[in-house]
Amino acid sequence: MWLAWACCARRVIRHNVKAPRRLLSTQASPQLDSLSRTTRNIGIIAHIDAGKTTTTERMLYYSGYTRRIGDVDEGSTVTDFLPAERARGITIQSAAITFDWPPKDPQAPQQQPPASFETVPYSSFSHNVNLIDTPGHADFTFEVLRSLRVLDGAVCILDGVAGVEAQTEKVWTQAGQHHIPRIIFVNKLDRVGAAFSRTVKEIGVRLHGWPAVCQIPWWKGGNGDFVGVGDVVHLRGLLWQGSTDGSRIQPYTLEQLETVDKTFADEIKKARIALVELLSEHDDVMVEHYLEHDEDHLAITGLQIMQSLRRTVLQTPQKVIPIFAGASFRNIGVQPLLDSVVDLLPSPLERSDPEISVGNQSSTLGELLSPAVNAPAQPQKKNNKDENAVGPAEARSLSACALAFKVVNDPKRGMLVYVRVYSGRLDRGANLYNTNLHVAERAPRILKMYANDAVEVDSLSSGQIGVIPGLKYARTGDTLIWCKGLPLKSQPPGGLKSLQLKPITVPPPVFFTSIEPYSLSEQKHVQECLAILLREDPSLHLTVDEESGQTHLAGMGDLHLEIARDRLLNDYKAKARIGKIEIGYRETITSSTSPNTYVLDKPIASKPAKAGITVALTPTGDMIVPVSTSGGTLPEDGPFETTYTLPDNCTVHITHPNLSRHDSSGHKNHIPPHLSLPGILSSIHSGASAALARGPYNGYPVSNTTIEINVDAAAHLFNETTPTAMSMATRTAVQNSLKEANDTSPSVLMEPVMLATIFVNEGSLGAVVQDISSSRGGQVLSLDASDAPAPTTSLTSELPTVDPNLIYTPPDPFASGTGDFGSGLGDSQRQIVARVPLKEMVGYLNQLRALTGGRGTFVMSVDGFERMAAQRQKEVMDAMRDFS
Ligand SMILES: Nc1nc2c(ncn2[C@@H]2O[C@H](COP(=O)(O)OP(=O)(O)OP(=O)(O)O)[C@@H](O)[C@H]2O)c(=O)[nH]1
Ligand SMILES: [Mg+2]
Repeated sequence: MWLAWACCARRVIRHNVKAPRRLLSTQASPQLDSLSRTTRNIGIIAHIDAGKTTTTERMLYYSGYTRRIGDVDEGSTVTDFLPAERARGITIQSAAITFDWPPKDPQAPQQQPPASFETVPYSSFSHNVNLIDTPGHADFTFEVLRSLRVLDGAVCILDGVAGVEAQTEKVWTQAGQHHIPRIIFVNKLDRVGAAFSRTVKEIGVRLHGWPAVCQIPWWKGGNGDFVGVGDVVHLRGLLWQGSTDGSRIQPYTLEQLETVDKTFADEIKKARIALVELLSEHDDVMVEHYLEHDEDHLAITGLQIMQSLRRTVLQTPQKVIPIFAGASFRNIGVQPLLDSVVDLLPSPLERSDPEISVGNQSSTLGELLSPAVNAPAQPQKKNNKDENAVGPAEARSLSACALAFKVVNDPKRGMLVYVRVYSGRLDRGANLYNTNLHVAERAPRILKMYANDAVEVDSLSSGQIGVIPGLKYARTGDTLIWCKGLPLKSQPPGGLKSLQLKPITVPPPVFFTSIEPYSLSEQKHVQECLAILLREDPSLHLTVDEESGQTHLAGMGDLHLEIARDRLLNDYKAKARIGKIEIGYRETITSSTSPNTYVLDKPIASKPAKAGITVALTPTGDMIVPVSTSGGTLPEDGPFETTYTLPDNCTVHITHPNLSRHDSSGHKNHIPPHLSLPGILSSIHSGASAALARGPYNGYPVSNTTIEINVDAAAHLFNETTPTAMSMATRTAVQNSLKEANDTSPSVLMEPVMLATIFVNEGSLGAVVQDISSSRGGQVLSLDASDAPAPTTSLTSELPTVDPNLIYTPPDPFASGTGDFGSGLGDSQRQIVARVPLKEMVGYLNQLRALTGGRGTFVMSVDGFERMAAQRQKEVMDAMRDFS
């Protein structure tokens, strides 16, 4: 379809016409549906350097939103705009942009989409594509994860020389966990050593799906000169002409190809047969088409193939993986890839209902809203009101629900909050209630980001992605709801105020650095800058030691913190001394303490304050602490006790005799009227968390500790007790007990241990294993050929184990055989899975490259924290002292 649209794209550029505002404004429901039907929210995911940003730049160019093609190496791209990105040539922040594909003809009258796309391809009508270009570096995996939350489909880009790399496998699996339909673009086929066939086989084996080869590379004269692709779906050859911007493409029918390049024409036919066979195994409709066409694989229409591919891509779990070919840098293959995005990936209407929570209850948004649709409008009985329920009346009052998935401090436009709307319609001027922070703020304007242009719109409907400028509070990951007519200062009714779209679990930070303002007068500015950084990136953690005034910033990796430091000093001009980047150890007590009572009795902010608490500590004694999620109360607690799970395997168990969690009617007899049990518990929770953030042994966060707390209303709560006093009393009491435990027998350190998956060629396997197990103290867990079936986890168990010999691939020009697996990667790739202390993995990539002749790659993630042996702890502590 893009052949027909090429001229429109040029017209868009000539007139520099922005996106038509009409289509994006407030509309009645059927039109909103048609808007969602013609929307695609997609992500570009892959290993670092696969060419995601390069491909994105071409997409913007061909859709007519940029006048020249940006170059990663020159630092002139639209999406990698941060100075740190341009300097390093890598993507750090995911970038969200919008364009239309196929391009709209600005001169043509506004059109409604066809009633159905059964008889015409989706790509025959212009769709609104919201695209997120994600970073490939492992330190920014969290950035990819939070992007996946709001996507309906993804294009995974592979480097045709490197094949399926470690981080690709990781993000592919993560996208699978979110049930995101995916297609693959094998890029960089212009590079010497490009191996399409080997890459396709690797896809089958390592990504656990059947590759549906939709395009095959066209190597000129059968040698390595990559000039175009064979379109297996529509049975044609596409030749990109000369070294132009890629907009001149010569199509060849199969008949024409017979004379121009017969071997290539024959290969397209072979590929078509393989494609029909594969689809027939997964889609019954394709079997019918095959029979209707007298079992002639070539007679089935391109549209029928496309529709069958679409059905298989939308199956859960996805077992068929459509594969396309190209070289973005050479401007080859991007337009048909865009057609496939529109043709194969789902619209927001085809995605499953988002998961939500209301209070402690989990549900889906559709279920929550269904009473509004199903139940008749009735006023709720006043005396039968559960203030945390969402009944028909509450559900009806919800005008829109959206997720803030990204916050960016734009140098020109200020704070931009990117949102995806999940239900209803968000209008300009809406009073948004933030259910995470419990604050309301007005959305003064709504924007759509078209490359470098921001286009103002009146509203965003369900399924749409847009930007709200000027919000003061919303952070990445917050849920924003709008109840039309609700004044800014009022709370949404019933349980709506606690309605949250499923949060993303943030992995524990394993590196940290200290931040010290140059002078007292700089402190406020530094704090403001840090607050912006944290709003943008919730995977950064900040702790402040009240006593020493020291601030620690913790993050996912050394590059993650290096970039945060750069942004702080260079972009925000914070005047602060930043320490070296260190490993975030944990410390754990080794002895219990008996109950200690502490009563705080001193003015806070010139007002009298008094609060007491009794605290006892017990170490859990675990030698290994796996990475776990934390947060929330345990529902199995009795009425007079409450347990919070905290990060790093810590728990707070609070007993509150006489104060029932289930019945607050008797509380007034025991506690002053200005206090409430939930408020008291929340203060204890925050006080305990603050105390655990820095242990007495070496200032590391405390892990493996159970805190027993008793709140005796008569002895601990006074008329002068305030939430702040309660929280401060708890913090001091826990700190005192931690000190006591540490004085009795010194705490021990726990170190982060990583689960590393390393891919190497057979020849270097021995050296790499030796290095990991001897020099780095790692424990090798498995050694597999990378074509061996992966261990069955709950994730992969539903996915096929693919025999590479059953995958169709065209021959590679440089392959020693016919492109079969044995002569491709079979001789080389091995996969090592090992547990290795993080300290030993710092700077590992260079060593791995040296050992593998540059071919080895690895990914790692935190597996947990492990207690250090006395000798190792001594060595680490001595090394730290030498440095400081
Ligand atoms: N030869 C060749 N080089 C390419 C191609 N596509 C991208 N590159 C080069 O590969 C390098 C990485 O490209 P990017 O587009 O930044 O890759 P990326 O996937 O966005 O990388 P991260 O965002 O850092 O993960 C750049 O030097 C590009 O010029 C291609 O088709 N052929
Ligand atoms: Mg990039």
